[in-house]
Amino acid sequence: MSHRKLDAGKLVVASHNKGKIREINELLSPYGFEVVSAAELDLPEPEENGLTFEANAAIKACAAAEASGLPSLADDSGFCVDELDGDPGIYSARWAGPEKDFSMAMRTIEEKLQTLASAGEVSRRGYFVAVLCLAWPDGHQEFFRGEVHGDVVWPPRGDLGFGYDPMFQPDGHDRTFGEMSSEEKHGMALGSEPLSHRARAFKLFSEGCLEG
Ligand code: ITT
Repeated sequence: MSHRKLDAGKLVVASHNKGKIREINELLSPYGFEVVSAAELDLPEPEENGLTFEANAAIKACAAAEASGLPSLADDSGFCVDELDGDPGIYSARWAGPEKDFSMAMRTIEEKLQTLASAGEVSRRGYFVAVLCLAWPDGHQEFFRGEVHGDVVWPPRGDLGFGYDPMFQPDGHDRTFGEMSSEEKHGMALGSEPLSHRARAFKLFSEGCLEG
């Protein structure tokens, strides 16, 4: 599939989430864009009323591209727990409430798993999803999706990262995302494969829109 290439210049990161903006800036750093976030531009946060990660990523990217007149990259992401039918999923930010209390959100997940466990065996499998949408002011959009699967751990471990990182241990690792530096979480050391959902989506984005 051919993708529209993104020319060097200004790029808006259509997010107000500090942890995400930091990670996207790190992933973009080799490419020499002049990156500015929607938060820095003081752009309004659109209502994320889509029913999929793709729909919400498009809402954010298109709103920023329209308001700024610049190509804009949005990330809609979330933590999905198998035994909770994929919740919190697209509602991951909402489960933390207006105070953005992720200790509470992680506890809510654990309590639901404990309740199910009292009635029988439960799976503690889960995964992160990130969908990147790159939108241009003329309305053109490109989408890239990344996932990383692993175990939902309790108690949470580590205070690096953000959001649900302390309760997720990716397959093949004995530390949670909360215990990993962002370099480890991206898995982008020289020659290695990307690890996090965001780094996996980003690899597809860079192959599709940035290289060649
Ligand atoms: P923007 O929409 O402004 O980007 P947001 O926090 O509202 O910020 P989302 O709607 O995509 O973003 O919500 C995703 C939530 O899922 C986010 O708030 C995190 O708590 C969680 N999440 C996403 N990626 C994560 C990661 O890499 N590590 C931990 N938690 C993550």
